[in-house]
Amino acid sequence: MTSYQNMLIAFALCILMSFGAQAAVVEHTFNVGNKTVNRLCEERTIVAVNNKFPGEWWNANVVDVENEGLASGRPPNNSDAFTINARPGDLYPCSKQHTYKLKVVQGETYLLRIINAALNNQLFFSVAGHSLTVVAADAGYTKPYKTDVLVLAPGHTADVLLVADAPPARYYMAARAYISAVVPNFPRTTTTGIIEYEGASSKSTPTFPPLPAFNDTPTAHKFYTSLTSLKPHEVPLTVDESMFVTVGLGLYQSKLAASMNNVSFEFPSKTSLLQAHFAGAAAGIYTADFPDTPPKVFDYTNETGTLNAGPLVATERVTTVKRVRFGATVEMVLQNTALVGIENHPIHLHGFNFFVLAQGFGNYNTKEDWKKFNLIDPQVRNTIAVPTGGWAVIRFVTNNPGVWLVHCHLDVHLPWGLAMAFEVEDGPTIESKLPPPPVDLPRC
Ligand SMILES: *[C@@H]1O[C@H](CO)[C@@H](O)[C@H](O)[C@H]1NC(C)=O
Ligand SMILES: *[C@@H]1O[C@H](CO)[C@@H](O)[C@H](O)[C@H]1NC(C)=O
Ligand SMILES: *[C@@H]1O[C@H](CO)[C@@H](O)[C@H](O)[C@H]1NC(C)=O
Ligand SMILES: *[C@@H]1O[C@H](CO)[C@@H](O)[C@H](O)[C@H]1NC(C)=O
Ligand SMILES: [Cu+2]
Repeated sequence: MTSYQNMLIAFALCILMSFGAQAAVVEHTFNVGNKTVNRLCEERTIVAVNNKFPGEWWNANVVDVENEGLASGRPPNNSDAFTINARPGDLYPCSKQHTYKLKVVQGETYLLRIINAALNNQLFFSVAGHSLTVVAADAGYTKPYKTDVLVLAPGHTADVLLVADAPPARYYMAARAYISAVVPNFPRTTTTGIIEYEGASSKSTPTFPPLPAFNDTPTAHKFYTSLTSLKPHEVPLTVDESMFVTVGLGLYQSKLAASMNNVSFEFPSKTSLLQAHFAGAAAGIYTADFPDTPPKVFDYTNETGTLNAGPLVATERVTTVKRVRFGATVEMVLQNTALVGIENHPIHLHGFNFFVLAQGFGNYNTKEDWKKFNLIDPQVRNTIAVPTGGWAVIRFVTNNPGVWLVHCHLDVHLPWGLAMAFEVEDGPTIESKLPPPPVDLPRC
């Protein structure tokens, strides 16, 4: 007999919240406070939520790291450790006791809910001696997909079945970075946990899983493109808003910047986009002219180097949204650019799930690539890792009024401006109108 056990594995802090269309009230209490923690032979006082904390772990003060990065115009310093459920694992100094352990019984099946809660890195994840069967991604059921390795971008989740069918022993689970850009500095460390079978000697040396090379884009692409939804979907076939959006890096006042359709998003400081929208007071806060296409057509993914130094690399900082009616079908072709450098950007959409219709490398070909669309059982996600030097096509229905951010989930790219927002108008019914803010909404 097989029993299922739920295990939550997060590479760093994760906060699970559920929002249903039925609008059930879900209450959470967050106690935010200082906590003294020992990791990597260092003692630090860090801010923890309900006594839980990330770990992706920096020995330095993370606020200093962020500020130093922003002031220099370069990426902030890398973390010193990735973690599994806040434990770095025994490959890091002073971390033998800080190793996540999962006790298993031979013959049982375990459901692992895996969340990449790291800030700036996609991660490969493998378990020695076991294959994994993905049954959901971003909380949408998938056809069971058997694999030896997962890749998750920050914000991605996967529900995975692990059958404890190996000889009773100890096995490492391990995660390390998938680096899609050509950069000299990236975290090369590996976080580990141990799967310990009942009856195995706790002194035995665990076996280690093979992990892909840091730059193994083919393995990442195979995983990202092999998932399909469990059941067929009624994908809307008529598109109301067709957008072609370039996604990538650039320069703003000689500092690194990032943009969508050459708009580097400036976050409003006076009031939130949603408050301004609700008050009908966009003026002075944002404009509603986010472009449907990039201002210039160019050879987006050509890496010859001429792009990096050329006149296209500059971008402008603007607060602008795309206004759409309630119930519209939006299609976005997300096209990575080689300005500064190609990179896989995990683009996250708030407020909606979307269908992933197709993905590929190079420039999106309007005449040919629509033939690759999966309109039957496409994966349903809320974060799409756009292939490095490539493109992805997503489609969704704006059935949720309000202002919804679209942004790269690599934290480093947010202050650089890799974001835009959809302003979805109210629909005709009470249920499709944006409710007023709660009376106790904190003001900035
Ligand atoms: C938390 O620690 C910071 C820096 O060490 C300190 O400035 C702050 O007052 C502390 N907060 C509380 C509530 O103890
Ligand atoms: C970032 O790394 C550099 C080089 O190792 C170091 O000099 C600097 O102090 C680090 N910054 C912070 C905030 O720790
Ligand atoms: C990239 O651009 C260069 C310079 O314009 C050109 O010579 C080269 O053929 C292009 N590469 C591809 C693959 O199109
Ligand atoms: C982006 O906008 C800047 C500033 O207007 C301009 O210099 C640059 O050529 C534009 N780049 C692209 C790719 O359109
Ligand atoms: Cu990014």
